[in-house]
Amino acid sequence: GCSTPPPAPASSISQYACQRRTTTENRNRIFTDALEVLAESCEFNEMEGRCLAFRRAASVLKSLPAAVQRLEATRGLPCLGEHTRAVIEEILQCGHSFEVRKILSDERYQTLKLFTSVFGVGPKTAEKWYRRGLRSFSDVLAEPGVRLNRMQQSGFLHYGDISRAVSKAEARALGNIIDEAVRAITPDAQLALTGGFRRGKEFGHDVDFIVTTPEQGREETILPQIIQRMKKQGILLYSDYQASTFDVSKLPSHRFEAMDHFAKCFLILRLEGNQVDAGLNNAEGDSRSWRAVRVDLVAPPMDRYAFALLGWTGSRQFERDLRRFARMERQMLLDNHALYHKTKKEFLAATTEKDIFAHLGLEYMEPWQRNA
Ligand code: DCP
Ligand code: MG
Repeated sequence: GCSTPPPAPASSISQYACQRRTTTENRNRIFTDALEVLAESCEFNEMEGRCLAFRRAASVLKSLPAAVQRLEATRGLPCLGEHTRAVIEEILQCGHSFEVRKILSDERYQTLKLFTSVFGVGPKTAEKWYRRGLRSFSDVLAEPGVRLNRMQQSGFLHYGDISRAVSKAEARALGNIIDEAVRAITPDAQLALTGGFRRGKEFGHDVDFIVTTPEQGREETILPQIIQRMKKQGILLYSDYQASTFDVSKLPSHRFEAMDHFAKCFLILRLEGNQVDAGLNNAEGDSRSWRAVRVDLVAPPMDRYAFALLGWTGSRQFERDLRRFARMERQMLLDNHALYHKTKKEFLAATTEKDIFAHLGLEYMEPWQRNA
């Protein structure tokens, strides 16, 4: 249409997601959904290189200002390999990819996808269950040889609720509840919404928050106090608290770790319907007045707040590429804790995300532009 801007010349698109502005409006979902299935299938088969290649390709397509309508439009785009191009071409011609269809109907893929959708079940556990011949939740729950840990037990118990997307209104309601708890415990604490909702997403699989205190060290005791308070309020359905193992002298990690060392907790909270302005959209016939929601809280010390906020805002692909850019283009190491200049052998301090982008010599990206 006339209102869509002409596509940027392909040569101007960076191979790094942290140099591309990517909103939640994905004009190439038909391609990126297919590529993400391929990536996930590679992940299930421990082909990490290929997995990353598909994720990078999907991420480049997400940043495009218009839908790809001809294969020629992808010429000169970074990170698009031969395999990805073939998939795009097939979708352009037939409306779908045969390879993706085959994966989606594959029993192993379907089963691993099902099992990893349970809170506390990662690809390794899913694989173990699959190799035992288990194919369904009832198979798993009936198998005497399977011992579920506490997290997995809660995952099954609240499966219906926590596998349903969390809305922005529900995230806001949870924000109010946690804010009230934080304020009652430490009035000068800072609470911020992070993760996908900070990037402007309408729905998420959980709600992520960062909390910190001006008084150094105080942040380490705040999470247990918040947990205690929510327990008394009767809204704590599950809690896994992990104390800080953060070490100020340690260099930022070279690899993209799944976990940082700050104090954090993984929670399942009970959210009452009347706490959400839009009301709860339970499945039809379900007259419960509440739902269970997954919530993550992380509590970095104040002087690491900007790094933690940047790290927890995501997206995962944006974070991966920020770190890769820092390492490859700037000889720096970045993680959720710190930024380190390898040749100058010094840590670079930051109080805001803008400081970190500036240290990296990157144009600032708003959270809603980080949906890579
Ligand atoms: N993150 C992290 N360390 C963890 C967990 C997450 O650094 N242990 C980062 C990477 C993610 C961001 O925090 O980009 C949020 O993680 P989520 O898995 O909640 O992802 P999103 O919030 O982006 O998406 P969703 O809507 O699925 O929750
Ligand atoms: Mg999230």
